[in-house]
Amino acid sequence: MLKPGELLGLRQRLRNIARRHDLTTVIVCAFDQRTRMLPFIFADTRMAPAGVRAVGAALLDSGFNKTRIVLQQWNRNFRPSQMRLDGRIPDIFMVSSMQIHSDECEALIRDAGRIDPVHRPLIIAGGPKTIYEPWDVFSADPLDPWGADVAVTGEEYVLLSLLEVLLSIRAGDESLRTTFMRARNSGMLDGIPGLVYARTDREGVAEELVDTGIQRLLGDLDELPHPVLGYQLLEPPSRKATLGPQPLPASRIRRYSPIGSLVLTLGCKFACPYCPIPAYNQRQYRVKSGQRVAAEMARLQREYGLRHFFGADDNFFNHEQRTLEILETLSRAEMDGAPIRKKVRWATEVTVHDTLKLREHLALARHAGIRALWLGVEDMTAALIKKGQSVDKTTEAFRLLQEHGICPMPMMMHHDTQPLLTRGPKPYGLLNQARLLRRAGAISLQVLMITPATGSKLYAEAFTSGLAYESVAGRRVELYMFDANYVIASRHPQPWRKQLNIMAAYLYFYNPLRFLLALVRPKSKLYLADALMQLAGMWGLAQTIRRTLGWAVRLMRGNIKRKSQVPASRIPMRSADGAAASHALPGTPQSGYVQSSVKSPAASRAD
Ligand code: B12
Ligand code: SF4
Repeated sequence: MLKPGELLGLRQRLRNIARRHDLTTVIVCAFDQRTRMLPFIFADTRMAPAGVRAVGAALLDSGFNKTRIVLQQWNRNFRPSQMRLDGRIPDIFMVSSMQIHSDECEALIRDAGRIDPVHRPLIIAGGPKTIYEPWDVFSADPLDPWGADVAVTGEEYVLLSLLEVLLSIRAGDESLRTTFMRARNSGMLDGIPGLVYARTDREGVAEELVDTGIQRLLGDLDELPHPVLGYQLLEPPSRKATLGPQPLPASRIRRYSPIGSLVLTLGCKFACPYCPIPAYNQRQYRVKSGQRVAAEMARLQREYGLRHFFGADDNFFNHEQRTLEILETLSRAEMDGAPIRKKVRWATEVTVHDTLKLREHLALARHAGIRALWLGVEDMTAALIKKGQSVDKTTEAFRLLQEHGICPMPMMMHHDTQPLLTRGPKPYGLLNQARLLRRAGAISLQVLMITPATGSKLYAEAFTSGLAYESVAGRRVELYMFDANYVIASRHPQPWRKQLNIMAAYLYFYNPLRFLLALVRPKSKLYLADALMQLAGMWGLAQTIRRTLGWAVRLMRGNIKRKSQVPASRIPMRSADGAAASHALPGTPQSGYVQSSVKSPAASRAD
């Protein structure tokens, strides 16, 4: 972990340096439109993502105010090769990507690479994909070299440390990419854990990747820059390839991003083997104080009129004492003379286990402004994974939430051994469980097929054991299909059934009849929430069917080829001191060791 105050100190030091460097930066959130379907059909575009906003906020707070955030969700024609900010090609170009948006991430980096080398910005990749698979932003094909200059496998602190090192040696108004290459070649980056950079030949072909290790995590999330900053940098939605003259004005932020995602806590005490969250957080649980959360919500409400928030929590109820601290503070907090809960509503993710543990405090949760909670129900009968859930416990948690005016939103996982419908006392079937959840008060439903998630314990084995598909009926499995809406890893003899089961469960849940019922006998105490979720669900289902029905047909045709190798880096990797690279997956070739002689300022300070 970072020492308390380390991030604050770094931000302050950068503010002093920033004045001498007139840097311009563009950060893009990669988004593949093919992923638009259930379960998150509107949340994906109507909530400006917190990751790119956090990176932008860190830069702005450190004194780099010529920064713009582009969301591919809103600007699908944006081309980095044509971007100009403050009348010039930016000094830094960054891309943030989830695993499923990797194709767009690559296209953006390739396009930025078309800028002539003299003016080419320093290209930095980061985000949920890069954190686990940094090698994928470097081409492994010598005949087709493209790539980022550096991948950040961490959070704000890593990026700001990199900038501090670069600006400490930048000569005059030398291009930042040139500075980067000097720093890289002299080993100055090796003391910043959380980077992966390529050593290239004269033609720019990556010969090896150097991994500087696992990032150190920020423990006290109150040290983060204020989220209000990131919103000031958003590029207005447009069909243009270029950037507009001004960012989105404050008065229009709520129109395009009515839900504000906020980091409140990070981490989860469970260790589900299919989930990357425990490893990402290095088994730590990190929180903001209640006071800080209240101040953030109040300021975002005041400045942008935001009334609805979504916590970027992995499990908000994870730690009773810390959860209660936030809830109690929010329930007492006031804004313009009125309780803050009258001005804002929010939702987040929790587990069934912890909801029951906090049953005495659900009234407080409602009082603190919570109106909906997403719960990982997975398979209610625990046939897939046991994390303390059961049919009785789940229905009880749902009933309690509903009684307290909080909408319970189930997230289910379908798997090979789960049938569509079963008879008998135990509700094993997918439809049986969807029915139970609806009766228990669910107004939305998420059904995903269990799929290998990068960074999880089961990831490598899913490939080496032949569970994951390479292609089906001649069509290759692409990265955008790893969103768990497609059956791409299964041992079921008729996997098309799994694909159709998911559609059937959604159709059972979202349909015109249920919409009419929701109007007259709503499940939620919130006015029209049930009916509106039905409308959104039906629209999302139409997209899900449109996108996945063809895949179901291919699955029926058969000819399934399976993967046998882990999708590891094909470029040799090593750590800065020559040992195995921290981020390498099994099967990664290891490169030889070249001793770096110069230490970075960060490393010297650590000494
Ligand atoms: C909120 C959320 C959503 C919201 C997103 C709404 C929105 N537009 O913001 C909704 C509900 C729509 C959603 C949907 C999905 N999600 Co989601 N989601 C989350 C969640 C819980 C929080 C995201 C967040 O805001 N985090 C807070 C920010 C600050 O963190 P961050 O994005 O990681 O950014 C930090 C670092 O990564 C880094 N960073 C980020 N970008 C960059 C760029 C550069 C250049 C640098 C240097 C650093 C950097 O710095 C940031 C600050 O610390 C995360 C889990 C988590 N706790 O992060 C999952 C998560 C992002 N989701 C995930 C998944 C799989 C999905 C879905 C595919 C699920 C599904 N099957 O439908 C869909 C995809 C929908 C789509 N079409 O894109 C995965 C992604 C896995 C991966 N490796 O790519 C995550 C990580 C959860 C997990 N399983 O681990 N999700
Ligand atoms: S409870 Fe949820 S967040 Fe926690 S490890 Fe399991 S799947 Fe991941």
